[in-house]
Amino acid sequence: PLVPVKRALLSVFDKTGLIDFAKALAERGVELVSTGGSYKALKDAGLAVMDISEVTGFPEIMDGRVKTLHPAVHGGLLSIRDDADHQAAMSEHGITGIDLFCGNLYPFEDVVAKGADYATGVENIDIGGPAMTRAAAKNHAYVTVVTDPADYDLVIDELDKNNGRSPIELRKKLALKAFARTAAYDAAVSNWLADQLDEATPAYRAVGGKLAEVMRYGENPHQSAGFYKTGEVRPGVATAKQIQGKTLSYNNINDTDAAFELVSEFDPARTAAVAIIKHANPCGVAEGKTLKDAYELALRCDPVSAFGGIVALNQKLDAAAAEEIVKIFTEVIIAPDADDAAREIIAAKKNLRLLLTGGLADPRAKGLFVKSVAGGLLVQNRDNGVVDDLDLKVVTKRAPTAQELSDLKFAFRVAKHVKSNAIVYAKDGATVGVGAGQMSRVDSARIAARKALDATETAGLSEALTKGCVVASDAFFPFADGLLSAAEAGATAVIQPGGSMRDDEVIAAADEAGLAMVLTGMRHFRH
Ligand code: 93A
Repeated sequence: PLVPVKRALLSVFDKTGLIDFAKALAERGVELVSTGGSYKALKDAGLAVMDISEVTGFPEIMDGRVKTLHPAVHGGLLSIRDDADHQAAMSEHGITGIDLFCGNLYPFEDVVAKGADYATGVENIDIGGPAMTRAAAKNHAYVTVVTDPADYDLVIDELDKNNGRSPIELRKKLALKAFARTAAYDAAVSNWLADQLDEATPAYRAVGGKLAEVMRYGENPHQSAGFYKTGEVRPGVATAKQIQGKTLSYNNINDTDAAFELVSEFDPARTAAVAIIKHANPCGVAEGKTLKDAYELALRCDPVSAFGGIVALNQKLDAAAAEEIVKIFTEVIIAPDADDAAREIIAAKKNLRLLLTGGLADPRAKGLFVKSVAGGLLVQNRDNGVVDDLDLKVVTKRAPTAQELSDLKFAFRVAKHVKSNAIVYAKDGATVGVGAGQMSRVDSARIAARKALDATETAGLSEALTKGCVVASDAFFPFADGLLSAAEAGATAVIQPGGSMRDDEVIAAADEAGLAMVLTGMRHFRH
């Protein structure tokens, strides 16, 4: 279970901590072998190191595409040290065992995240590095594989504790980490390539990610959790820069994602928009001339739920909006950017997290959506349907007015981001009541109406917010009842996918109630 470490091969792109680690190995009598740039760094630091071409007897060729792909390297990594045939092969071909491999890969994920062109992306796919990493990890019975600079100190500590030998528990743990790394790397390559090829089928994508953060706990304190990043090139919670505040919790990340994906549906050139999220559902969404206007309207929808919520904005956060937002307890603000005055206002609230994404997410992007079930993963493309692209059909005698149509589109845009069954009441570019996550559509409609009455009361308005509002449903009304309860609440126009067996009945009921109804032909279930 303890193996001596006599020879180490070091081949790293990220040279953080390399010199100290190599020095510590050399001081413990380990012979160092290294590749091009790593070799040079070690040599410059005054260390005795052998160039890999001395081991292979072969020069680095094809701009480095082939530098370590050689039997002298892979035989050294893969040989079973106490197997007579393997030993015979080693002496016959002059192969020396490599007991420790230290490597990290070409920064493919970083390069494509910066928007590299196709050729640059391809050139940054590391081949030799993953091959050595996997070979060393497979042969962990004899080889210590170190893929993370954060583990350098641990490895030296373990060698010191064990008289210069590497314990099996360490080798197993590091092998597991190595395979997680190469799996995530290949998943990132596969996903990037799928995006480049405009590949719509999730079946051809590798599902995986790189562990970016071990979290304090998961959805509940007794659940452990980690945040994995897929390397997907998409402004959002995974790529945002956190300017201030505590680290994000599991639920914060989930809710912040929901908030930003929703607000990204609103073109910032057309309107300012704000979404406030609680438990992954919007408790208020609004458009406005300014972010401040939009925030006030979004907050009006459900100020009780908005307490401790996540606020997402589609434009650069300014001081006027920031001043309003900090008036109530908010967990996270996420926006494309923030001006200096806004940052100063936010800075006064130490715990408030501010995330800046640098841009909005494209709602039409395909991307991947993954959900786990017991023993499996369900994978689909993101719901990238956008109401502006749909062929809306007016099916009632009365067609919606221009204002109604604009509110209908607004409401359907929001409904896409509400857990099913989703019913959204909206008026003048603002939600006035949201009914989310009910098993019956009628219940969602009733809840949305109830919430609109509460909002009316809280705002001290004399006229109900539902009077003259519109209603959106994420899926068809199976019966007329849900629609009629909306009409009773004061809605004058309806948007829904249609496609029910009873569409005719529902349309007749809408006509009778004097409603205007538009069918989208697209459903937006979200569970
Ligand atoms: O182009 S490669 O796929 N071909 C190889 O044979 C190879 N061997 C190591 N890339 C290869 N590497 C990678 O080079 C390593 O994974 C590491 O990221 C980098 C180290 O290069 P240098 O030591 O020259 O800076």
